[in-house]
Amino acid sequence: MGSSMRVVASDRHRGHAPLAEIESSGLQPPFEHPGRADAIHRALAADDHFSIVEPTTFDTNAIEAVHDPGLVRFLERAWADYQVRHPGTHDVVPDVFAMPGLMDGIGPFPERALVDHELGRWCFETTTPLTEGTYDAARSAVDIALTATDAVLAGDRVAYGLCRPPGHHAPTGLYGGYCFFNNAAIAAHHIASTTGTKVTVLDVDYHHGNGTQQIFYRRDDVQYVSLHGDPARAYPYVTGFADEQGAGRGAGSNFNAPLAAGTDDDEYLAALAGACEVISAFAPGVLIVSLGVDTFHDDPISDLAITSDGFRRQGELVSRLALPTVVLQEGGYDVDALGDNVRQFLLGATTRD
Ligand code: SP5
Ligand code: ZN
Repeated sequence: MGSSMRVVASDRHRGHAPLAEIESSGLQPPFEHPGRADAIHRALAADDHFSIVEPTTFDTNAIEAVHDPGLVRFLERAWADYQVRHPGTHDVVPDVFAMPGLMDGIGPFPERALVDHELGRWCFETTTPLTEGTYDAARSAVDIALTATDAVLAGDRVAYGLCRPPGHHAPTGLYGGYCFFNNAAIAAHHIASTTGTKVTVLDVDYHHGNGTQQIFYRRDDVQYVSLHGDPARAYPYVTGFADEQGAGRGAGSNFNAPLAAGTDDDEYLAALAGACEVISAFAPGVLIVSLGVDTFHDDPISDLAITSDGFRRQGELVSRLALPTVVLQEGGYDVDALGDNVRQFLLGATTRD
């Protein structure tokens, strides 16, 4: 690569601006808010190792290659439709979840036009409100991921996409976990389907990327490798266990490393070294990193003990895979440290042996 790393960013993320989130059964200010991306942007803009560019605009084809087109159409109009029956609602959240048990012995859910019904069909949890600019922000995050991906396909060794909202909790047909479109999965599928190259998504966010795992679980062309807080205690609770290893053609191409509370830099790096061996054995041509820095010791919703220097060491270890690498932003909620933690990982990722 050249003298500086390309950073793709847009201020369209600010359109997604919830007032509150229902987390741990309490209504509180959102952990996932526009100040996060603004903090990362500031930290990278102040360092001449990075050059910030705007994303190209893409249509929905790459999104619909991964997600149910119904999810895309729903997110495009849901906030506005909701206003018709509930005027002036800032944050739109379902009050009924369309759980399969509601229809046990009856049949599948019929299609319904009422947005209140559809919310419960497409959303899987309570922490992810829809606001007026959510759809535009989610589209911009995908534009950012695809623009960074195209830069790497065109020869950048590493490029970074400052995606917000994040993506790794969104499976094919659901949104939640602060995520609407799965930016990393869309990028991975785009690479695999247009170049025929095998791709690994390495997910270092504190939370298991249940969406990315689901999307690629039965595929052998995209490997998913994740280190995360053990779902025995950590969100999203239902996935991320070590015995989830892929199925069908994808058997063996999914790797989960659940981690204990308090895991420190040395312990984390040992687990990451093991994950890198799993990646090398798969022999991908391109690496996508789902970069969450919510493993930080001061993160408000997580319980690992990574330091800022630890993020640099993570980046260095990943750089030793010597793969063209697209780094895409996922979580990280200690806003005071967020910009420097992302910067440290990226500086580490540019080192070459
Ligand atoms: C992208 C990403 O990092 N999404 C994370 C979504 C997690 N949302 C709910 C977290 C609930 C954790 N509760 C911990 C108790 C601390 N108050
Ligand atoms: Zn996370």
